[in-house]
Amino acid sequence: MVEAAPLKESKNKFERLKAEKDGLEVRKELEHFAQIGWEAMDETDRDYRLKWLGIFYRPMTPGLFMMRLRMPSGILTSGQMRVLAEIVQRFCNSSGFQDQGIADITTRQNIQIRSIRIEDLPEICKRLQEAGMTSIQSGMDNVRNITGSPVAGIDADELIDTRGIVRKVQDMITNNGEGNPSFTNLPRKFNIAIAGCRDNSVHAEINDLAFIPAYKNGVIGFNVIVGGFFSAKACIEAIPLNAWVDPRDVVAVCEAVLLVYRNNGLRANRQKARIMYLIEDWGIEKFRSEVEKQLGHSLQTAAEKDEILWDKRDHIGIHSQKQPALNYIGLHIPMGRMYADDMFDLARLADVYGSGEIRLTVEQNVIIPNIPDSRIASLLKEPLLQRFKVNPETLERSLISCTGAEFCNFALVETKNRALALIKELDAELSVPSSVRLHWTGCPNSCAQPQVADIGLMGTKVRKNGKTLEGVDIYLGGKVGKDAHLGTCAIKSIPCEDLKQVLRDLLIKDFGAQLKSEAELTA
Ligand code: SRM
Ligand code: SF4
Repeated sequence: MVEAAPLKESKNKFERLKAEKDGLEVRKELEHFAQIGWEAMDETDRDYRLKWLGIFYRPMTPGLFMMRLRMPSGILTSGQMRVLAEIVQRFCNSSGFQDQGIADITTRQNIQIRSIRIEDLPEICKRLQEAGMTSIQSGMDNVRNITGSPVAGIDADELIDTRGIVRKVQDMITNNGEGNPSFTNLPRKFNIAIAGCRDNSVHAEINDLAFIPAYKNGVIGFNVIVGGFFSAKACIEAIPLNAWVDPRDVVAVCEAVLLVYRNNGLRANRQKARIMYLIEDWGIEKFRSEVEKQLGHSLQTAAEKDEILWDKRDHIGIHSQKQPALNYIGLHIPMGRMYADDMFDLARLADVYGSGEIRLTVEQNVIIPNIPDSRIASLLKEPLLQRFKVNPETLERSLISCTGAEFCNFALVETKNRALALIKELDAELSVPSSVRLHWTGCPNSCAQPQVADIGLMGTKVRKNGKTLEGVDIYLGGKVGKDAHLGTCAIKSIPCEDLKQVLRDLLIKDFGAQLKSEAELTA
């Protein structure tokens, strides 16, 4: 294990709380917290340090916590899904706050479960550990879930199977899930993505550190990009490090970049603490040479071109795998939201029709791999597929949403329920020739990445007839896959009550949609 960085003096409240006590320390106190209850807890432990264990105090539902897991590449087993379902069923609906426990698939191929009481945390953590799952270091100034291709190892056209690499990077960062003080005091959050397919299914360009498949001297490895991030203040695409990395060196490069960031990242102003600000401060050449110093050897220069050659796929529907006579099926999970019964059912489907494996996508959907040709027809008759569809309506298919005002206190608008209701209405009225990626995010933090969408909607407050209402700013022009780039804000301050008309016009004008009545006439 690498020694933690010396703590520098800083007036920043977050730096102070980290200097006073490492976030991981609260692990030893869980039983104590469970005994005294959330109201008696030290507020800094409760509101901040618990996030080092992936446990989030929710001011919207005081006393009911959210837990963010880690799912490297979004992969879990049916057994793990069942354990999560049991936890959601038993512990996440005991409050009377909502009818059923909730688990949400996140925009980083991950799962968050909700409405947990502090009294139940020790038992929940025990069950997760026994099932080989962890939520450690998934919030605050830690490395978030590491994303990888959701079809790694099964995609006929993949360049490199990244599952093992992603897992090893997570194990290095979390000390195999035990917690790793070397990386618990980064200047800010940190995102890593490792792409192995031809379509950049991980949105590499919006990560602090990303690996993109590229050949050098006939060997497949990765070109490295650094510094991508979104925040309320700025949204910046990652830039090339001018480095090509052999797959065997990815873990070491991640470690070196993290140490350079940990030891040198700007900390005084939290708005300027992401790694891109250090890169801007130093210049990319100095940053690269510091990474080399940390690594103890020089980096190879980047390969001339990378292998991201396709538009991004959404993986929904039935697809042949590289293994003969096997298929993966992508199920659309509206808003990524699952209840305990859904989770039990998904686990059953994975066992009965597949190999007991389940995967999650950054579009908040589920993939069940390894289904023999002969089993597809019966799987398609399963009742769950009436809700989690293989052929959803065009607009609903590509709809993504962050948590929003239901549970997130940063939110300026309600997102998931509103987005789904509105898009269902538009799907009923419009015939849209091809998919339109719609991302709804409740505030400028951009957790649902509106800047990578065809149409991105960012919550805001607007004034209309002397009243303050929930509204959105509209982002257009985001491109994903080959030649990915960020969209920008094109239309400002649309009250949510006027949004349907605005979206309808936009879809007709820019995306070839037709009113269904007219489409039928011209058919
Ligand atoms: Fe996020 C904070 C939810 C992906 C940028 N994000 C939050 C918090 C923790 C705020 C809070 O305490 O309430 C939200 C928790 C709400 C809740 O109860 O669920 C939250 N972020 C999410 C999730 C769940 C959205 C979703 O519905 O899928 C995603 C969890 C991913 C995961 O599994 O780890 C999520 N957040 C993102 C992404 C997208 C990505 O990583 O591709 C971004 C933009 C990319 C980036 O970080 O550069 C993102 N979240 C933020 C930020 C702005 C960061 C900054 O540098 O300023 C915040 C605010 C902060 O950290 O201070 C934030
Ligand atoms: Fe909360 Fe804003 Fe992130 Fe949505 S975008 S989850 S509202 S912080």
